[in-house]
Amino acid sequence: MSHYCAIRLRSLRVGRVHSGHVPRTHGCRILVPPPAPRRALLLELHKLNVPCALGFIRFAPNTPTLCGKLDQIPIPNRKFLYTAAHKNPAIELHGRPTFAAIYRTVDHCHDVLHTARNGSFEVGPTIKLSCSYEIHLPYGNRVALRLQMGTGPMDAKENDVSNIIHEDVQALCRGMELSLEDGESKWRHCSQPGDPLRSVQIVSEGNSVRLNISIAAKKNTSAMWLKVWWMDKAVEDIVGHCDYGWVLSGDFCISAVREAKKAWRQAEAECVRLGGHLASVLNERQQQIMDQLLIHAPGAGVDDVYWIGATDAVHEGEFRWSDGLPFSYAHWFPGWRKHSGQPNDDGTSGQDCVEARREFPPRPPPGTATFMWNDRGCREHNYFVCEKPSVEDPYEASKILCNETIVLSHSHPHAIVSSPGFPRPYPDDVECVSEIRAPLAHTLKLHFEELLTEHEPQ
Ligand SMILES: [Ca+2]
Ligand SMILES: [Ca+2]
Repeated sequence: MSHYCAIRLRSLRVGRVHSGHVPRTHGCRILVPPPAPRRALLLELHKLNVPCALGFIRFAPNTPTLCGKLDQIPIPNRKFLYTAAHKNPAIELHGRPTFAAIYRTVDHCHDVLHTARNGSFEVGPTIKLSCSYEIHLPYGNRVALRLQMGTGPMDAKENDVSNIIHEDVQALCRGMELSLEDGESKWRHCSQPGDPLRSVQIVSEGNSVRLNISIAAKKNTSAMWLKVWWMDKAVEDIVGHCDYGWVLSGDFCISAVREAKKAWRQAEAECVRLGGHLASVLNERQQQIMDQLLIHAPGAGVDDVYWIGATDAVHEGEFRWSDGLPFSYAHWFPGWRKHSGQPNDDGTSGQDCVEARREFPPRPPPGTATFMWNDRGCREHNYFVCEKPSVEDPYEASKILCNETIVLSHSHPHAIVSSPGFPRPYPDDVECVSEIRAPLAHTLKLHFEELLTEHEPQ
């Protein structure tokens, strides 16, 4: 990619950069001064205007390109932290975006997000530092934390959280102040120089915790130190026997896939690769489980949009699930004043795939507490929700009711037949008969969407 200009940001504690600083060329690279060791440079965009067809701004390779107007950009994407780990840090400009940003140097541990299943980090030893960490695990997992802090020799017994961390907010802390936010609960602890080394274990209520650490000690000799270890602790009622990152919903485990946004068909292919399909939502309970999964997903934003498995691509207006289960429940967006309800494809606008979303502009955030459905063009790129059969629900032939009679008519000319428990394989030793009846003088056309035969012994 060629750039027509390169300018360098001044190395300041706090600075401002905007489009007026940039030559009127089609593209530009703004070189960011590399932060000092153990420091970082936080850049926050507070003005943007460029039609997406004409240009964009990007903070680093492999990060989202930002275009349109600022309020269309998710808040987390409006800022970027350049650390010493970034090679040749630079802001890329394409076209001629109108923008303004503020940058300032912060501690290297500013606003760190950890989403790994387990891990550890250390803060200090130092006499001055301000850090914040968020540990965010997939919904259905608590965060089991062990904190070790202080400077002196180790206390004999492991301390219980109740006598160490409390909500005493009056006292000024001359040492290391640790505050821990766990949903609605907030705890605070102050380690003073000379305190014994303490070890505290905490299991969170929700699937994320936030730790704010502020060190303000007086002398080098009283440098404060903290080490944190964490691991997941599954909530069995929510995850059942599903794999890590998946939660139980009906006969399936479901998971939010947020690694990359994909078109509906590619999303379905990815879910097939993971062992299932895009998720079907068969009743209100499953909708509620999906809402919880998505609202509490690590990195979730109010403007997140997910593909689910419904499509009417085969027959306009006749929605079906990619897993073949009956389409008997729906959670369409009901419409607001001057904003039409869904589905709103008139048969010509090509909205044949179903997405779930909390925001229906122009109503401003915070968005609804439930992900309502909207039909949309299948080539749009969204996150998606996959399902796969839950391992804890072994398929029992005795439970199967697979004989069915389907009567087609002029008002119901199409029907879907699937093997019992689809997408699982047929259970052993069952015989299923599906009888399909059509009105007189009509023929039946069978269209196989998926046909798998059992593996034959070699
Ligand atoms: Ca449609
Ligand atoms: Ca629509």
